[in-house]
Amino acid sequence: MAGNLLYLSDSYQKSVKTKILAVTQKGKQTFVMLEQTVFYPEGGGQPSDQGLIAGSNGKLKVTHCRLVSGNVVHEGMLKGTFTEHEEVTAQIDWTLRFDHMRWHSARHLLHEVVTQAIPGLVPVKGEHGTHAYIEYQGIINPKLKNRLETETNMLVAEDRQFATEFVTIDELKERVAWVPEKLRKNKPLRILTIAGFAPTPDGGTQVKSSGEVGPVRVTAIESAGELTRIYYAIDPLPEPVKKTTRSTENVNTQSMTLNSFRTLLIDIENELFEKISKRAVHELEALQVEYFGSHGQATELIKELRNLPDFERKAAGQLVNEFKSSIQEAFIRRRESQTPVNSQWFDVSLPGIKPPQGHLHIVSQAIMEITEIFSRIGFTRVRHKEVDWDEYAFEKLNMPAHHPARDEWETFFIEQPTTNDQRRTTKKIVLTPHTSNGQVREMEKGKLPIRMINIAKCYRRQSDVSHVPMFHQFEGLYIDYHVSIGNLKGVFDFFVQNFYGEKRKTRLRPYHFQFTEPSFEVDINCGICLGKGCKLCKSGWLELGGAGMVHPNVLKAGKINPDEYNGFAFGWGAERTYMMKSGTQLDDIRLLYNNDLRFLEQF
Ligand code: FA5
Repeated sequence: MAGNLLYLSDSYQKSVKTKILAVTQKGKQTFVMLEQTVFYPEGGGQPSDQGLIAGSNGKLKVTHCRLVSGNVVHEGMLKGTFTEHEEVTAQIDWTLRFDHMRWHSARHLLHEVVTQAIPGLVPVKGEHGTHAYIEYQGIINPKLKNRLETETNMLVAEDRQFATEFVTIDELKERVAWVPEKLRKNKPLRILTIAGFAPTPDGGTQVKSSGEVGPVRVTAIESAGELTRIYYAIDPLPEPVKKTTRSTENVNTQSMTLNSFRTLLIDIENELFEKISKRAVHELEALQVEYFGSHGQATELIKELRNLPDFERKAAGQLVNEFKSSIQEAFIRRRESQTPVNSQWFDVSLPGIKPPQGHLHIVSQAIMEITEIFSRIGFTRVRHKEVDWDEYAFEKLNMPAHHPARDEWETFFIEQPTTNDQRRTTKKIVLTPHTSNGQVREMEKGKLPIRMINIAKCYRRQSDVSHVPMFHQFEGLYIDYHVSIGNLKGVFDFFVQNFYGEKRKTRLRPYHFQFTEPSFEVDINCGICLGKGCKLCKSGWLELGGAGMVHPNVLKAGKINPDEYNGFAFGWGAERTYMMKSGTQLDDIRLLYNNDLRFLEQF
């Protein structure tokens, strides 16, 4: 497959003898297509290769490549002439290519770490051109920066193998967890497997093993709306790259590229940050001259901008501006601090160090928000028993003893107290498996109409990725004259639009509960695809919980006349409802109760 695109099967092939398929001239630029090429065209967030194509009568300095209908178009300035079918040697700038491979592979390593640390995030895009980042749909706590960096560098240290292979689109969909939505079908389909991880689709060039990437730094985690970018950088390789480039006399201006320029800039930046923090305030001016004077190290490097290819100069200029302003800030901060270096002087008026501050658990946050939204339409939060008689959890809900529907609730029964009280010795006690026990208890208060929201702990003999043995439900109950399914739907839409956002809506699916008739399962349209269908939801909809019109037998059990009053009820899981909102799309609900601060601090 794609026999003409040699970089796909061997990222380390630096040159090829091949023939020219077509040559076109537009102004000063020449565009060449080859029978085979080692040049990687811009794409997938990886910048294009550069290099040289040499024939017997001409040389093309390739500055940019694009993929057009499965062929690489090499662009640059031609000296001499090229003819079609002529034999040429195509050779890439290996220093630049290897650098691109390292940045690209670093992105994959970081991605593996991110998806392990925060399961369920949906990758959106990534690049390492002017900036190097991966973008995800979802929110990531910036405090995870150090952890992500450490774990990525552990993968680097483990020197994991990178292997690629070609697949059909159907195989691709079967084997990888995520297929980019806008996958270009005319591009050869290839998958990358990093030892120990699931394969991912990838069409770029990669190193052979993670050790070649070298140290990776996570430089920032920034969110905007529902999207989060993780910015990263890799350190320059040790000798010889660093040596030839840092000394301005030795700068090899022929091979200066955006990537090597950025590497040098980062080098100087780190060096300067360190010096600024260590120098005394009165020494800062000399330091500024050392770097930014007419022959200062930074000045000399900035002069190299002119040796960059035209199309990279703008991006490099931007990097220089960012570099100058961050250094400027560091100088200002240092001057403002005025702290004498190496002195025993201590400012007793300095504010103390704040002790770490906790925050409410995600489920408590959910309960507060749910209560507040329902209160706006007249529902009052009430509390009913979390350890209750079996009759409230089942019998009064139209499920007499031995009714098969009880099985669904996988209930914990607790030992009866030994007492002479007749009732206690004959009736069973349960750890409430749902909040529906609150329905009849609320009716028994004898106050109508009812608009309650009962939020409480529930217990079931369940533990797997979507079930925990203790969870929370919120139970709504509305009893009045002439209540309709339209009222029920209106309340649900009000809740989801206020809780999840304006574009969200609910749908009702017929279902069966003993205590409601008719009964429904309530779904919400998926927050990622808004109902079209995606990897997370498959069908476009996600389940929220159960609902229905209160069964006449339940009203009777609560001493309410079903010929006069009717109503609706619903019971949804607080954990699942909240997790759908936070954008994390947790794939294991048990994480909520593992008490791992690294996880909980994110919310
Ligand atoms: C019930 O519990 C019904 N009482 C709901 C109801 C109330 C229907 C009023 C009609 C009228 P179900 O077993 O489907 O239904 O649970 C409702 C929700 O509780 C589920 O959708 C889920 O979000 C949550 N849930 C159930 N079991 C667990 C569990 N073990 N861990 C976490 N969440 C759970």
